[in-house]
Amino acid sequence: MPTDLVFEKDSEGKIITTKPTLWHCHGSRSLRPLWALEEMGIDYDVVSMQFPPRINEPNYKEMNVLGTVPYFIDGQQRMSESTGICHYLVERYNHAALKIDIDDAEYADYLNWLYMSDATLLFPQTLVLRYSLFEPAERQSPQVAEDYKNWFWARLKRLDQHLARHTYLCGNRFTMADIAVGYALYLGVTNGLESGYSESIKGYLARLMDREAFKKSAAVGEKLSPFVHPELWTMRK
Ligand SMILES: N[C@@H](CCC(=O)N[C@@H](CS)C(=O)NCC(=O)O)C(=O)O
Repeated sequence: MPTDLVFEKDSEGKIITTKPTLWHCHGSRSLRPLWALEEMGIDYDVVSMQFPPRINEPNYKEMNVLGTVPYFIDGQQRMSESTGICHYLVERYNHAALKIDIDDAEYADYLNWLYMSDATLLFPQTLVLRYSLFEPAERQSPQVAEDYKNWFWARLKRLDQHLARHTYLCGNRFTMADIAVGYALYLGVTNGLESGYSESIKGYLARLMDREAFKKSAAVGEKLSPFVHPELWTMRK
């Protein structure tokens, strides 16, 4: 169901937006910056697309050559990395409540959680998804899916130890690190991997998902989701 994305362009043909604008697919990593924008109360635009946009929205690659979500434009800034956009937003809009300052004793921990959210906690899940769902039946691999499910569960150890003693990741309060890591855990649930979560991790995720900003952002684009509406599934065609 392509929507024939139309982009506004300046005199040099460069895509421009009037507000910070996020291109998003329901349930995908673009939920990280969408949730962040909601928590921060920024005036933004969101463009929802059917997953995967590189197939369903041919024009999208004109803007984001990777064809992945998220994509984000804020003035002259253009970004494609979900955790990087979260990091950018909190610094660019100097949102004290959601960030840990560079001179704070927990700054290194904060960055570590931010980076861990994608490189360590999300990466193995992409292999589970790819080899159990996205690939055509003849290319699926239960062995790869099983191996990376176990990899993901093993990589939760550090988080589990931390959450046994803390309510949030840093600063005794909810920060951008919780959005970044929380999304990876949320994806794990939608991916059927919750059975490997400890009680501490389950309780932590429930706290995060109870936030109004999470509930609002998690619902955006639901009508276009092939995960919710399987008849929209185009990846394997
Ligand atoms: N490192 C990027 C990865 C972006 C990415 O791969 N997004 C996935 C959705 S979660 C995507 O767009 N997949 C569709 C495709 O590969 O065509 C990030 O964290 O934002």
